[in-house]
Amino acid sequence: MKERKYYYAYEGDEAQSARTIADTLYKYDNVAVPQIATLQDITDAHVRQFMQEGYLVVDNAISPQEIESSTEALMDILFGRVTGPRVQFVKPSSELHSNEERELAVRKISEYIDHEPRLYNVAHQQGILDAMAKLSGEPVVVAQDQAILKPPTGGAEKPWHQDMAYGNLAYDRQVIGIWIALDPAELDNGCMHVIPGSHREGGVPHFVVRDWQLCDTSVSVQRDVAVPLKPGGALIFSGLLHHGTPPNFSNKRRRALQFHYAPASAKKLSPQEYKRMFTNEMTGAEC
Ligand SMILES: O=C(O)CCC(=O)C(=O)O
Repeated sequence: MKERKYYYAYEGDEAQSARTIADTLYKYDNVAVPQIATLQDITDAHVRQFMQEGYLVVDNAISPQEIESSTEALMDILFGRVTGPRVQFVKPSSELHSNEERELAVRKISEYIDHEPRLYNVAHQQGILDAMAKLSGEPVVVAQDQAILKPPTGGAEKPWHQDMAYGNLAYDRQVIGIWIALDPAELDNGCMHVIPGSHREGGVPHFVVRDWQLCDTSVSVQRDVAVPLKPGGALIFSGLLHHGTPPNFSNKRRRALQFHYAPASAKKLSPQEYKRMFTNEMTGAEC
């Protein structure tokens, strides 16, 4: 059986299948432009827009210094100079011979804020906390910290999903995510794509297909809005918004920080509530 790799130059059937996914499950002609210069510029009108559309795009959420220190912190974790966070590789270490191979084989780094003050400071940056509290209507707590690295020429798709369908984010009130680009996130290297307003449909069953994801046939692809970002730009989005990222066919890195914030008064869903909202166990819905 051919080994499934995350970091590889696309070739043969895999290239075809990645291309089919990129071409049929994503659209590239409806592109969001940042409407908000900085986090401090979020107004009551933006809060209403967020409730309606489920997302906001901010041009400058973190500073060039924060971009640089965050990227350095991720590299320090990845190369073992800082220990404690979880690092998800897509290849066994026996196959990683150079620093570049090691770096490009990492898909996700998570649970780092308790080990990395530079990243803790970004997650708790006052501008982000204030924006999240404004959008949530009450103070918030950090519910999840991770970085998603989509390497050049083979960074795989993250299929369409709702973040609150992942157990650690399954709260009884809306969780809000912020996805912050560290590199340019563009149409050809796997920027975020969203379905505006989809959060208002509530929880939708997820299925194990290529990941824990929405059924491909239930995604409103024709409503897809792509959200390219420059480094330091951010997408703020509801934990119920349908979103995904296509493969990275380019020769450019696409690294991003992602934090989720839960209202301080929110409680975790019971297993029964979770099943009802995000699985097909109660309805028997099929994919
Ligand atoms: O960064 C990506 O490619 C996808 C991130 C995402 O949507 C997630 O991890 O929930």
